[in-house]
Amino acid sequence: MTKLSRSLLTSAHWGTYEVKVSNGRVTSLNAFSEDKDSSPIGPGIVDVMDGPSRIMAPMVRKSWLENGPGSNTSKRGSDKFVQVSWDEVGDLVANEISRVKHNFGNEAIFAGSYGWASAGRFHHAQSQLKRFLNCVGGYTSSVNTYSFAAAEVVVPHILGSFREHLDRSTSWDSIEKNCELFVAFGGVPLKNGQISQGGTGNHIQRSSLFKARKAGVKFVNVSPLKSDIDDRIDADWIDLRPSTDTALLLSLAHTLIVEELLDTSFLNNYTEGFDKFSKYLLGKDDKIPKSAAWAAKICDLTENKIINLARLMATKKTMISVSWSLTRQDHGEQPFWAAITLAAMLGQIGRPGTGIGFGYSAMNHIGLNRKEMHYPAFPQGVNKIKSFIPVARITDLLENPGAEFNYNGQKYTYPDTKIVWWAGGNPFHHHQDLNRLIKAWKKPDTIISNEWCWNALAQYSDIVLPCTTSLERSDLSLTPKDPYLVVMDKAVEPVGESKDDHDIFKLIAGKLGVEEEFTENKSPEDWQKWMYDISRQSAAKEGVELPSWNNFVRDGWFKIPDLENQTIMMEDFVKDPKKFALSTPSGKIEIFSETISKFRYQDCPGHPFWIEPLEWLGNPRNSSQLHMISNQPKNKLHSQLDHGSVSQADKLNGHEQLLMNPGDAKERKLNEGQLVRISNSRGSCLAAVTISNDVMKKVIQISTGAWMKLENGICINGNPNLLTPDKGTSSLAQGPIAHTCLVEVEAL
Ligand SMILES: Nc1nc2c(c(=O)[nH]1)N[C@H]1C(S)=C(S)[C@@H](COP(=O)(O)OP(=O)(O)OC[C@H]3O[C@@H](n4cnc5c(=O)[nH]c(N)nc54)[C@H](O)[C@@H]3O)O[C@H]1N2
Ligand SMILES: Nc1nc2c(c(=O)[nH]1)N[C@H]1C(S)=C(S)[C@@H](COP(=O)(O)OP(=O)(O)OC[C@H]3O[C@@H](n4cnc5c(=O)[nH]c(N)nc54)[C@H](O)[C@@H]3O)O[C@H]1N2
Ligand SMILES: [Mo]
Repeated sequence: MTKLSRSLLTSAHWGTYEVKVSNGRVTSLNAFSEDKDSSPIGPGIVDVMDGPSRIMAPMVRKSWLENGPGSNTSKRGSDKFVQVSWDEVGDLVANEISRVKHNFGNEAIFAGSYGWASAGRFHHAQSQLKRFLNCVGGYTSSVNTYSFAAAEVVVPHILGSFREHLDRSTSWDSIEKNCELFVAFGGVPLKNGQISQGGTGNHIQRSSLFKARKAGVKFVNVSPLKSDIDDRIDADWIDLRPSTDTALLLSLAHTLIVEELLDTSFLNNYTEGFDKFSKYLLGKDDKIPKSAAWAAKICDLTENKIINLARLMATKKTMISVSWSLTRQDHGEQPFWAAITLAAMLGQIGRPGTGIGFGYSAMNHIGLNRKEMHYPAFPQGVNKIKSFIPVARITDLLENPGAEFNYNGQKYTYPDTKIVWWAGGNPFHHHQDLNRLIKAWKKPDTIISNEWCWNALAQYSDIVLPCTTSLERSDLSLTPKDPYLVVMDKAVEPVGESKDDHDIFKLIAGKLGVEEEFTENKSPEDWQKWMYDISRQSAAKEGVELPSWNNFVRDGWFKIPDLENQTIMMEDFVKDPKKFALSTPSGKIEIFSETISKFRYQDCPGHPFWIEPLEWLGNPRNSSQLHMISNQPKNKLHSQLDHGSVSQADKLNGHEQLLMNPGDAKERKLNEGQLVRISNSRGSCLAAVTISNDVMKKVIQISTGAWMKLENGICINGNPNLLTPDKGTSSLAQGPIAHTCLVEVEAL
């Protein structure tokens, strides 16, 4: 390792840290000097890097090793593992790929491999896996994300693009200076702002929120959870029933029409199809006006509260923020469509500090006023295989080879899967209805995972390839979402026999005769320098001079200068709607989409529409059912580091916390800290009760992220995905709907 005159640095999705090492072991991760609000999540890795849950060597499930692919697949998760050498495991994997390729074709290899893996531009697990598989003929992939699949598919029909607008979210400084009323569906959860995909240098969500409040911005928190906005912001709380935001948004729009509070000139100049939508709102065809009185019943709010909010929005400079969680519910396309429409009716889109925002504080980069930079990724090559699934249809894929599915106006077919390969994601964390997944998981012949810790994914695999963590390899953190470029130092040697994902694929590529194609004879450092070089050239075009590679490594980080102007989403379009027409068929905001209407989907018609969710408090099977919100955990990222000290310290009596309203606890005679079973027809898990007025009546909250551990079919660690439903948002996006879920809670 090179001698450095500075501290060792590392970058994670939860921030940048200085690393202390003693006797070849990492002893602490400390706040990066530039980070004014460092996340406590980072140090959680220290004790588990080389702890008992670390995977120390390549492992193969005993039945698979003894009897070959497809053997005793129902023993996945309980079979013994046998340690093998890297050479041996390389042969096993290479032979299995050759067999499946030859007999079934590359379509039979599913490597969507969804997941967050680790920060670091080169050692990005999925990119490494996909590049490798593209060298041997390709794989079945997945499209969109668990984060906001519904928005990724529907918003391009409405605004021409989703990602472009998201990346140009109106900046917090613009909100601070210009906004009067900030209506936050799903709140502004600072717990989530700790994260930024690919790394972050300085956390700004907390200070930005407080600065806006100090400048006089009034906040309204529309959410089942009061704690979705910090108490000190003194927000008004609108505690609507979960999964009913669309009804509330429609009724706000209806109130604007009947009270003549619309900005008709904005609607005329910038939108398409308002007339069709207003017919629906006024109930011209179905005789149901989508009025405040109508929504009050659905959302369990008072009519007055809705009318007052609509009036306030129409008289103030208003920002509407819709959190990404609204897309992860049944018909999750609708809340975003309805919110964009409402913002258009208020006529404040494209103006400073107002309009529409997608999830402030969902991550640290939302509203961070940064210069747009363009950095290269590690090239994945070209996938010759065209078959894919919408990301959350993994169980359907395994269950129903040959079946047809709808997606965004087309019909496709699920291929027959023989190999599943996951590197850098954890389906036993992220997927819904895990009991159904576990059953479908028995069907493929071979399951391979690259992992560093013995979580459920590793335990449910046939072949476990132990990889390094980012502290055991050099890399660079380089993401257009953050102004900091950070050197990720190799702090310690790889633990046990673990290898970098790149080296794992290089080994197998060698066995399959494609090593040169995979590496292009470049070392990891060559690749990193190459990516940095291209970044330097592209930064120069933006007028930013990045330091030389040597100086970058010497200093450890570099910050792209802040933008001087505020960022305002869709500013250009509003200034000149002809020159900067949106990439929609009409060039305008499509309140009605002819394209979607022509798909003829019952579950996603041509304009924002209220459709009853699969399960909700408006129609429970019995009166004791509660709505379960399984939102993002504050003390970790998804399932990562759940076994570490930071996450473990947040458990109550060793169990995951379940937040419950005092009234619901009393009805069930439950006390603080009591162990309970959460259950429904799909599954059950254990948790410990925390009684709190932060959660509305009839709703419980349990974070995602606990490692799945089953005893007699119950997850004793408290993974809520044993209970959540596995169904697509609609035929349009087929996104996940984890937040739509009814359960029962009882003392154990
Ligand atoms: N109920 C419910 N479920 C949800 C959600 C919800 O709100 N509620 N949210 C959903 C959302 S938004 C998301 S994004 C998903 C997240 O789901 P995932 O991204 O799948 O979750 P992670 O726990 O981040 O999984 C990353 C995995 O990569 C591994 N890993 C880390 N570094 C490396 C590396 O260098 N190499 C390799 N090979 N592996 C590595 C980690 O050990 C971990 O197992 O969950 C979804 N699931
Ligand atoms: N600490 C931490 N931060 C994270 C993550 C993490 O795992 N840990 N994950 C990151 C990822 S991958 C993503 S995609 C983002 C996700 O960001 P979000 O989607 O915003 O995350 P959630 O925490 O699921 O939801 C935010 C809030 O929405 C509220 N909510 C749930 N259902 C409803 C509803 O029906 N209506 C309304 N109005 N509100 C509702 C919940 O109370 C919840 O606290 O977070 C990112 N940030
Ligand atoms: Mo996500």
